[in-house]
Amino acid sequence: MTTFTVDADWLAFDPHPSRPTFTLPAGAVDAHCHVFGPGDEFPYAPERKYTPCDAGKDQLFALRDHLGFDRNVVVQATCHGADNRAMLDVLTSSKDRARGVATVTNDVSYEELATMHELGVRGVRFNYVRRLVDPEPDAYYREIVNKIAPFDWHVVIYFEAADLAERWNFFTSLDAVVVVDHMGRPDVTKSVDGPEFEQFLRLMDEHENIWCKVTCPERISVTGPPAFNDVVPFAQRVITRFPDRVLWGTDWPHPNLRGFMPDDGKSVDFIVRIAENEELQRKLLVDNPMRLYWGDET
Ligand code: 0GY
Repeated sequence: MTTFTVDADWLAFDPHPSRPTFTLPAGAVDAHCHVFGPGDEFPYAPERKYTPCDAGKDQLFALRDHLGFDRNVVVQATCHGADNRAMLDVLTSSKDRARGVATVTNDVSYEELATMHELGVRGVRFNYVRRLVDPEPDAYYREIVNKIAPFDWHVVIYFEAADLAERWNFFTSLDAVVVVDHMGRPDVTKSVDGPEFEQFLRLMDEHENIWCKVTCPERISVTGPPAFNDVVPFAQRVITRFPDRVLWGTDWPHPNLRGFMPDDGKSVDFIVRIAENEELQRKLLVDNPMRLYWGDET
């Protein structure tokens, strides 16, 4: 058995989140969360850039029930590299209440993809954040896009605002649904009406296959907790302009946060500040994720 040593400054998730005051709509989906290990069962990848605390499926399911979610979408975390076993184990144990987004390499086989599809994977994630991975050239990701085409999977992309221009042509060339993590990590010290965020909005305006997760105020905010006031106008803008192409998730167990760990109950309460009426909330939390992840069932 391999023993893993958690990073010295690793901040563990809050084991006792509050119960939200906002009652989630029936059938709500936490569409962005992860699992870590446990490391002695599902070893962390040798090439990982961080070693987290363990945060396994039982804790994820307990959080789901505590917050009032019905389902989860588990996004493969970079600490597991392209070894998707921990994520797949969640799907297998979830009684069809979880879907997955995998990380694969360009030599993945049709059979491997078919097995993952059977277990509930519906997308791959391309990560461009250098502190997490060493990004590959577009041609590498293109090979993966071609391989997942028969399964009608979508592509999740995680990048920082400054990287958008460089990858624009590749992102906009994709035929599949493309989901941008955390609103493309805008610089919220700049105006929501400024050219940088306008570029991001244009990405979604001009490409109806591009969706967005209005997630992680705790990663984006400069004014900080508990209100995250600076993130609110950005999230509101995206949700009101593209109500049928937005997703929300807790990001539990919150990799790589330093200094502040969200109370997941309060994170759920934040939703009403960015999606201000019931129709927007239902689309964000139920209709959109159900269409994308359980669409073959409804
Ligand atoms: C997130 C964000 C982060 C980490 C990962 O897979 C990951 O390791 O996604 C981050 O550090 O910004 O979406 O969980």
